[in-house]
Amino acid sequence: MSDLPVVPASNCTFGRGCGEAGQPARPLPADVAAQVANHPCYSEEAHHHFARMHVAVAPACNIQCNYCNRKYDCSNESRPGVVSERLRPEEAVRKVLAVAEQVPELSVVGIAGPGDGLANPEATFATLEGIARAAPDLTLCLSTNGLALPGHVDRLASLGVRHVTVTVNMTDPAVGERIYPWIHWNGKKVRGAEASRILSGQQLEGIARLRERGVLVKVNSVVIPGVNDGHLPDVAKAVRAAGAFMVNLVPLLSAPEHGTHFGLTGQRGPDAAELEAVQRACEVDARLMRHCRQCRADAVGRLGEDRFESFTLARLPPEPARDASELRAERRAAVERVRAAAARERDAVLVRLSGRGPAAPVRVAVASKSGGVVDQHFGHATEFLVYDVTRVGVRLVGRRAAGTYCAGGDGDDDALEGTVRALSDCKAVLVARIGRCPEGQLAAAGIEASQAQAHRPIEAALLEWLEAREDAPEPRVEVA
Ligand code: CLF
Ligand code: SF4
Repeated sequence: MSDLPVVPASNCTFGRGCGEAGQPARPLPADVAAQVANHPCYSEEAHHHFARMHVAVAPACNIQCNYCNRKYDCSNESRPGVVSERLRPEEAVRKVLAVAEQVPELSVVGIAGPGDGLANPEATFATLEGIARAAPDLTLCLSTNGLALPGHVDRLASLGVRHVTVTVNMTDPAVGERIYPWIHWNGKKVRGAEASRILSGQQLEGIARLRERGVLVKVNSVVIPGVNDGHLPDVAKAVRAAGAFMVNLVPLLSAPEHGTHFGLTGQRGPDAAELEAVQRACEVDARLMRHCRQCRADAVGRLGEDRFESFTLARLPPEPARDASELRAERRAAVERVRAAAARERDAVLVRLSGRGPAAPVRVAVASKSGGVVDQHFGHATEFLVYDVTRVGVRLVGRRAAGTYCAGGDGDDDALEGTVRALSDCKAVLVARIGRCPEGQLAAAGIEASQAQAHRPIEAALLEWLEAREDAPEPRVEVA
């Protein structure tokens, strides 16, 4: 594995569930598939088509995490080191309507800080209620540390919230006391293992109650090497038993300049191999999300897009936004057509590959700007999607950050070297275009660069590449 950072991506395609290691995912029940179909975090495939936005209405928090600096957004769903513009509920609703008018692919509005949504219940519920009234077709989402969750489940469910993220980093208080120095509980500050015992109890009870009300719970777990990495498979088992739908293993981001306890004491985050090992250990018990982008608490756009600067309060138009629900409905219908076409193309290749017997998965990278299509020039890619491909389907493994080879028109050899290292476990990389020099360097590292699938939907492209590989004549063995 490379030593470059891995940007995680989901293991499920087209709203399918988790599968065996290296195998495509199992289908979801129809009702659950419908509930995640347009949510860019709960469905990897949906994030190619739909956008989310966060409204930063929740400044306070009721616990202290050792990876958090209160100057910044809640690190459970955010990158440390970014600060959001705080909004009042009425400002948040105004902003949602303005974004919804200009971003027809918007499907989800979430509250993810900058503190904890449920430590600020008045602002959080006023905002959710305001959005539900003003734009009822938008999906409401909430992220919380879970301490105050059980007492709010009924209100959330009654409001129509169907997606809640709970950050669960431990179920063992001995592990917890290394992550949480204190919590605020019943008007007092509780410290040590007792704080983590209370927090874990509240989290698991909250998850179970949400599940009873039909809410899909995603659990975020921050991977902290040497602190909770070995314990996270137990956490995955416990949250799955409580009713969680999926687990998102978020790498700890930690640096002295973040000013956090972990940053100042030298606690590091996981490298690519460590993260993948924890994912492998946890996927035995839980469906995994692997395309999280550790968004800001005021994020706007598709995952990985940062359009928040265009929608600050100062930039919102003074006049009220017009109702754009029809535009959004048209966009959803268009997405359904694109999805159906991509599924037909994928299925056609699968039919051709069927009956050829089992084969080990082959790891292949894809350069994609849109996320759904092989549409990026190798030299322009800042990251690659990495898949395991078999004769029965494809499975997203993760994202690999890359150095941009063609920055400013010239080839950057250091960047190319980094990219070759990042893709060292791949047999091929599918691209829209590639120059001769990088193609040669990839070939020297045993990685085929293929332009034959340019502008094809990713799943069909990967399967077509596999088909071509299997149809190619075996290399002749020369006998002396
Ligand atoms: Fe936001 Fe979170 Fe809802 Fe998504 S984000 S509240 S579930 S709408 Fe998504 Fe961003 Fe990762 Fe969160 S990519 S940080 S998982
Ligand atoms: Fe910080 Fe979020 Fe933890 Fe609260 S829950 S301490 S805001 S990271």
